[in-house]
Amino acid sequence: MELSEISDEKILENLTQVGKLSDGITIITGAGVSKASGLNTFRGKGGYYQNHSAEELASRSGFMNNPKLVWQWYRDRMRAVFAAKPNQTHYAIVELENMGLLNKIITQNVDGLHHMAGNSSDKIIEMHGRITESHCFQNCGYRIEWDHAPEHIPVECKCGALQRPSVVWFGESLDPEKIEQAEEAILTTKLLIVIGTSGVVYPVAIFPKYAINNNIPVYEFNTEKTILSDYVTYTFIGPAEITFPKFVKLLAENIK
Ligand code: BJW
Ligand code: ZN
Repeated sequence: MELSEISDEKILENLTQVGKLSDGITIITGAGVSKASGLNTFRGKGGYYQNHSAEELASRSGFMNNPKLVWQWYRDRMRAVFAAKPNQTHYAIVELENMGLLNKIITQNVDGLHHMAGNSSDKIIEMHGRITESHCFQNCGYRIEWDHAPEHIPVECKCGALQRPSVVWFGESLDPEKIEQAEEAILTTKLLIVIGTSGVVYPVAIFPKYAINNNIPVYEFNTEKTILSDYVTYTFIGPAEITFPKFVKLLAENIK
């Protein structure tokens, strides 16, 4: 439903302790959050996976099979990321931190825009890595932090093997420390807000369910219903860059 279709009282009903939400809001973000910054989503119309499958572009076997294709995709995305600026959703999350309400941001995004917007590094858990970093595919230990997209692809490593983007591909494990931090954030939060993710990629996709099972309200902001919408507390339909800042304003007015 539209944010305007739900009364402020209803939105706030789970937040009767609004003033006591100190560090009590955890946010999960996905590609939809960066759409208004000019970065594409993965699934759906116009998404990256429309022309090539997720396995072709984002798995070890896809990389071994066609490293040039994979690097082409990452190079294009790196160019877009270096040109991108945070948008109103990112800034509204900074506002939440400034109001003392933010616990953690659990992001699937690899674009670094939460940092650029101004959230503190210790509030951000980047579950899927960073697109502007690469490391040796054969694990020789050599890493590169990029400040521009690579000219020559596939990118070679010092050791003669190939470099690969420092992101988490399908079938690869996420950093166990990050999983632990994220789980701790979910289980200690008073409200979970899920923004701009289709909710189909694990392990992040399981977190809203954990929260609900622990009686923690979950608010979803998305342009459309997702697989999560069936069980979350509310789904606010609309572009997050419009609906989410409105929601943060409502919160701000109610903790004065
Ligand atoms: C807007 C908007 C606007 C648009 N405002 N909204 C349990 C069950 C089944 C399978 C598995 C399982 N556990 C593990 C798996 C396997 C696999 C998985 O999840 N598969 C499923 C797809 C079935 N997971 C893994 O392999 C993970 N590893 C792992 O779990 O290791 C242990 C293990 C391995 C194998 C088996 C079992 C256990 C690793 C996952 C890595 C994901 N990597 C990618 C690509 C690499 C990073 C990169 O290049 O950027 O990460 S895939 C891609 O999807 C990317 C994203 O971070 C991720 C999530 O996508 P997201 O953010 O949700 O984007 P979209 O495009 O899907 O959705 C955008 C949404 O925004 C849409 O809803 C729009 O409507 C919305 N929107 N504009 C608000 N303005
Ligand atoms: Zn190497």
